[in-house]
Formats: sequence, C-alpha cells, structure tokens
Amino acid sequence: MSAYEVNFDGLVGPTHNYAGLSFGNVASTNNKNVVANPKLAALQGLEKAKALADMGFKQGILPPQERPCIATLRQMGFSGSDADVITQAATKAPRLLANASSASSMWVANAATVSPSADTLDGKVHFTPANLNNKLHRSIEHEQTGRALAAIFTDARYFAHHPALPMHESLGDEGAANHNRFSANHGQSGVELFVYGQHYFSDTPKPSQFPARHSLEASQAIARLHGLSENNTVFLQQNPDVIDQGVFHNDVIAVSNGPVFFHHQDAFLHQAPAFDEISRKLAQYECEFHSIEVPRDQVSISDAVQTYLFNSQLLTKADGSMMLVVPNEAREHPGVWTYLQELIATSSFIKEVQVFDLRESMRNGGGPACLRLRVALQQNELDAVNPHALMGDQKYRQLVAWVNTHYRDRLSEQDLADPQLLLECRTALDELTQIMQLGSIYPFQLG
Ligand code: SUG
Repeated sequence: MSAYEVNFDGLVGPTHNYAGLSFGNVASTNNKNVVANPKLAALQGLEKAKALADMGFKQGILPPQERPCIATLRQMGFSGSDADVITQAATKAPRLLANASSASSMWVANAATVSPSADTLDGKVHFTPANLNNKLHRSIEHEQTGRALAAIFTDARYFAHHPALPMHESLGDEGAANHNRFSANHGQSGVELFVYGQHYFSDTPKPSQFPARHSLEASQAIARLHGLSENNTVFLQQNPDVIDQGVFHNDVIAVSNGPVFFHHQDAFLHQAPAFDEISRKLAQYECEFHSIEVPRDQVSISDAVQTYLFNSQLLTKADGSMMLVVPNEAREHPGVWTYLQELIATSSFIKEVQVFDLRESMRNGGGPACLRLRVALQQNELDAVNPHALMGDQKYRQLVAWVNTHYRDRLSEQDLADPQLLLECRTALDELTQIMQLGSIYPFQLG
C-alpha cells in the first residue's frame, strides 16, 4: 500500500501579534511590541503550504483557535459580558490578556506528538496534544487542539486520540517539535527519537538561563501511550548549553526525514551512544541511519538561531532525492547560504533548497518546520482523513479569500483591548468551520 507524509500546516489566527511571551525564545523576546500584520502572516503561511502542494507533496491545514480565550479570562475572575471581560482584563491585567490572545496555536509542530500506525502496537495512528505547560499562553491550547485533531482524524478504526499529559513541569511536553522519526520510507516501521530538555526527576545537567520546556518523563509517557516498544524508541537529551543560547525546541537545531538526520554538531548530550542505538534499532528494519552533522565552525549556534537553518522541512521528492525548505533568513545570511550551496552540491541525499518568506512567523520564533505537523499515513488512513482539511487549488482560493475578508493588517498589543477583535475572530472561525467542515469544535456560538 502507498504511504505518505502529510504536512498539516497551522493557519495563523486573526490575533497574531508580538507580545514577547516566550522567555527563552530569542525572537519572541526581541520583537516584543513590534506591530504585527496578521493578514500577511496568514497569507505567507498559506503560500508555503500551497507551493509545497503544487510541488506534489501532500498537504493539510489545521485551524486556529478562538482568541482572546474568554474561558481562560473568566477562570481568572473576569466576568460580565464577553466585552466586559476583555475591557476589565485590558485595564487590570494586560499581560494576562496578551497571554489569552496569542495566536500561538499556529506553530503546530507543538500541537501534538503523532506516531504512525507502522510503529504502534495496535496498528493505529496515535495523537497526543502537547500540554505546553511551560508557557501560559500555550498551556491553553491543548483541549481545542484535541478537538480539531478529532474532527480531522475521525475514524476510530485508524486513529487513536489521547488527552494531554498532566500540567506539571515534570511532564512538560512540547510535542512533535522534539520528536523525530527514521524509517526507510514513510510507510515502513521505524525508530522514533524523542529529544528532551531535562530529565526532571534526576540531577543530570539542565540549562541554567532558559527553561527546559520538555522532559524525558513526558516523552516516556507518550511512548507508552502510543504503544511504542523498546525496539523502536530512542531518548536523547538536548544539549543544555544550546537551550541557554536560544534553542528552545529541538527543531531549532535538527530535522529528520526518512533515514536522514540533519543536525548541528552541538545539538545533543551523549550523541554517539544514542546514534549507535538508532543505527542498531533501524537495522532491524533493514534501514541504514545517516547523520548529516553541521560543524560549529561553519554554522555557529547563534547563526542557527538567527537563520533557522535547521527549522527547515526536509522532504522526499518523487525521484527519491530530498529538498530542504528554509526561511528567507537562511538565504540572507552569507555564511549559512554558502553552507547550503556546498551541502546541495555534495550531499548524496539533499539536492535542493527552497526558500520561503515567513517573516511574520519568524519574528515570533516560528520557521517552516514550526508551522507544520507531520502525519505519516497509509493510503487507507489518508482516505479516511476529513478531505476539507487537505490543501488543493479550491481550498487555497477559499482560504485566501477568507483571510482577506476577516484579517487585520495591523495589530499591536494595545489593540488586544478592543472587544471587536473577538467578534472578528469568532466570525472568521465560524466561516472556517464551514470551509473545513469541522462541525462544532469551537466553544462559542454565533447568532
Ligand atoms: O512556543 N512563540 C512560539 C514559537 C514556537 C516555535 N515552534 C517550534 N520551534 N516548533 C513558542 O515559543 C511567541 C508568542 C509571543 O511572544 O507573542 C511564541 O509563542
């Protein structure tokens, strides 16, 4: 049976803004108070998804969330009409309002961890939304994420959905951004690599400046929930020093595809034994592991964080060669661009680089890989996916028109105080529910 990797891109929500909410994410902190352009952000994301679909890659879409999240603000004691809630929050607790208003669900690499059916004990595709408990604005995503995933992957014969892990640092889970998978091709069994920032219940090394957002304990729990075995899992710690330099997720320093791992020399602690383990475990599926290690004297950690070279999508083309999808920032950096030219001239795997302008998302620390959730599916599983969540010519035209109708082209943190923004968001999501045929996944009701 044929199998595919389907990249589901997160649609940028109407409240996209720069509130500087993510300590440890250098771009988020540095761009605090910059005026955002939500319309441009959403169109840039759609353009990438459509361009990849046009190149023949399977491409899906995940919907944004209702923001500001009125339920969260009510939990904080704000009351009255929805407009009252926003006005009171804006006056008394503007930072809480900013947290409740973030469009951060767009970075769907953090939406969930997904294990393909070829790896799991019950032969189903397993999904666990990430609890994202390290950041308030992201900790409020997982329930709605679960509803969206369940509305797209509906068929219980093929898809298993788990709730997010409990909300505690010891189980901090940032989802697929810290999850890689190696296999001969997307349909075959493979090895799932879980990268974590800290082993919480231990005195092993931890970062000292910035938080380790993801724990080993969380990764182990996900592996158990998904029915993975010792034979097809490896756990590897991220280098705490690079977290302290702004590598807040592993996908800022490494990306996998098929048997290939493209990563920085300083990405991990104890890399050698873990790579041996991956090689050994992959060999049982007659697949050879290939590491492409980028040396620090060619690309520094600071260059990696600034250009998001590793926050790329590594995709297999129809001819079997691989293509790297990088943000414009990687082309604008002479050293990184020279490295990339050398790479495609010499690598036996990566033969092409495609560049996209994702500036609006990048300013919040979200590159091409952050914007997509990889779901490896067999043909019959793909046939069972809600077809209105898949990208094609008509869907693209509808979504572009939808963005142009509902989105503002300017949004500052002060604008979050405007109750009208909630109405605009709800009207947009109401229409999106029809476009994507999602059913009643949103908690609000218009009318
Ligand atoms: O969680 N930024 C996101 C970026 C997530 C990137 N995802 C991956 N690397 N997979 C985060 O830090 C910033 C929002 C603000 O500051 O307004 C933010 O949430």
